[in-house]
Amino acid sequence: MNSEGRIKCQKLLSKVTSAEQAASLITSGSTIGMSGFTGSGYPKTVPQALAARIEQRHAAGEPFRVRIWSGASTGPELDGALAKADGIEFRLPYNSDPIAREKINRGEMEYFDMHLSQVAPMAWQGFLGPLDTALIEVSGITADGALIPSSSVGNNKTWLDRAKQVILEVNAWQSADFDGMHDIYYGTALPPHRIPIPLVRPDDRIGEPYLRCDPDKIVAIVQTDTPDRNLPFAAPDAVSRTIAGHLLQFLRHEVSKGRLPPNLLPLQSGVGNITNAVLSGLLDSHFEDMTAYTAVIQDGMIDLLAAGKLRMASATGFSLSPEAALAFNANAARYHGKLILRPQEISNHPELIRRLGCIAMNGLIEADIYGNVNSTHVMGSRIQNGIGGSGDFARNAYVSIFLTPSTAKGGAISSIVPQASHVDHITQDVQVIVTEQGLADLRGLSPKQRATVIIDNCAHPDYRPMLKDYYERARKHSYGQQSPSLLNEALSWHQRYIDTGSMKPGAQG
Ligand code: 0RQ
Repeated sequence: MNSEGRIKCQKLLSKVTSAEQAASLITSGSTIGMSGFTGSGYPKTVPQALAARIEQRHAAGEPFRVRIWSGASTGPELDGALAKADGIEFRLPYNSDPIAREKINRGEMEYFDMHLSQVAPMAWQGFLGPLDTALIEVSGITADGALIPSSSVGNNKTWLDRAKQVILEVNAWQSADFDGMHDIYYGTALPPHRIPIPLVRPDDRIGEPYLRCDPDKIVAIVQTDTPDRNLPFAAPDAVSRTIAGHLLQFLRHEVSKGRLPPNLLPLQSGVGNITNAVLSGLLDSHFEDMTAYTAVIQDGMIDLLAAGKLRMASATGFSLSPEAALAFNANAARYHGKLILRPQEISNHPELIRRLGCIAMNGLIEADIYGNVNSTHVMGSRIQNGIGGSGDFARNAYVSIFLTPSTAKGGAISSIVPQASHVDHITQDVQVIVTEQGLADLRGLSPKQRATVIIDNCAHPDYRPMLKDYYERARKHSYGQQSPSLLNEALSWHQRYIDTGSMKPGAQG
């Protein structure tokens, strides 16, 4: 391990210790503010040492659980290890770890999947309770003790400011060229003292390159060279390429109508395989000089930057495949001036998303015929990941687009249903829905007009006649005719899936 060279502050060198020693400073029942956003920049060694300690305590019959606040999802060394040890009592705001997901869905762990932009303000407002420890990965420490963030910023500024004690992991695997790539804005305040945030273009720098931290609060520094552990993206298949094609046609149409400039507006791209495939589609498009104002930098966005199609991208963290992360680390210096990483309260700020006019592109679990979108809950009750930043962007975007294959689980589930079994994005926040079947432009349409367009353009042919039949009967028998529905039937497709393994009638369970 060679991260000693990364700690330039002599005074702080004396705080270097082992992961086990650092973990011993965390007590049962305490709240830890972790760094990390979509699998990047999260602490790796102290959480594992903490998980081992929790397992020992449990084996001795002693309870030991902690409360975790993060930026977004982390990695197997953090959420995975702590969930496996049954060490997480409560977690917020976004999780994609499979072990933690299972525990949440078994009812063994409390989870609050809140809007990402609201986490830091709510912590400052005192609504979330006290924060005991900040456990933050950095890529280095400057001679005067400022912290150089690593591959994500997330809520690190807030955790460092609010926590009673700070533990740092200095990760030498992270590129030293991250130095200068971050923009930490210290101008946020609580009402009634808030002022406009002075960012008017995605490339504006409004803050400082480093995180401030009171050195007296730092109780331990641990060195590591463990990589961010992201999962590879699925290679774009025929379905995702078709979805991307419909979207690109829509964007070209909007440019031709003068509703978008030729280089588009700042792009926001959500997490997942489908949105990553759309970015690949943009690579082959004629669009040039694009910008991104988004939460996450995925492989597809790095490809767009490398190809010069994207002028710059602003985000709060990376979510790269292992190959893309290695390639980025080898060439990070090349991205100076083209990549800006900011705190997530700025990357996802409603004021800024509205001002910049972002084109929001997010995945979904299901949409109903009126355009309400469920991004989070399978069959209305099982969490998949969480709302993440999708709500921040969907409500405030210039145009809010949701993308999905028209079916899931090999065709056993229709992504277009009579009624969403859970709603994250109300119909007013959903302007365009795209499946491989086609695109529904819902802007300016009433609920009944929306239903017709969504069924005709987006539903899979296996389910389209069933949706038409439902809608036609609802037009006759619904209690009201603004958003016609048959209440005793609206969620029957979901119940049928639970009972038989398919939303199609006649399937055997
Ligand atoms: O599960 O792998 O077990 O089969 O959901 O689905 O089709 O690979 O799509 O990777 O694009 O993710 C909504 C989950 C889509 C994502 C979601 C199952 C499907 C599969 C993944 P398996 P796909 P994607 C800002 C943006 C919320 C947060 C967000 C997401 C798995 O986009 O988490 O937008 N969004 N943040 O089988 C049952 C259905 C299903 C279904 C999909 N109807 N029923 N299972 N799946 N549809 C950035 C941040 O917030 C950080």
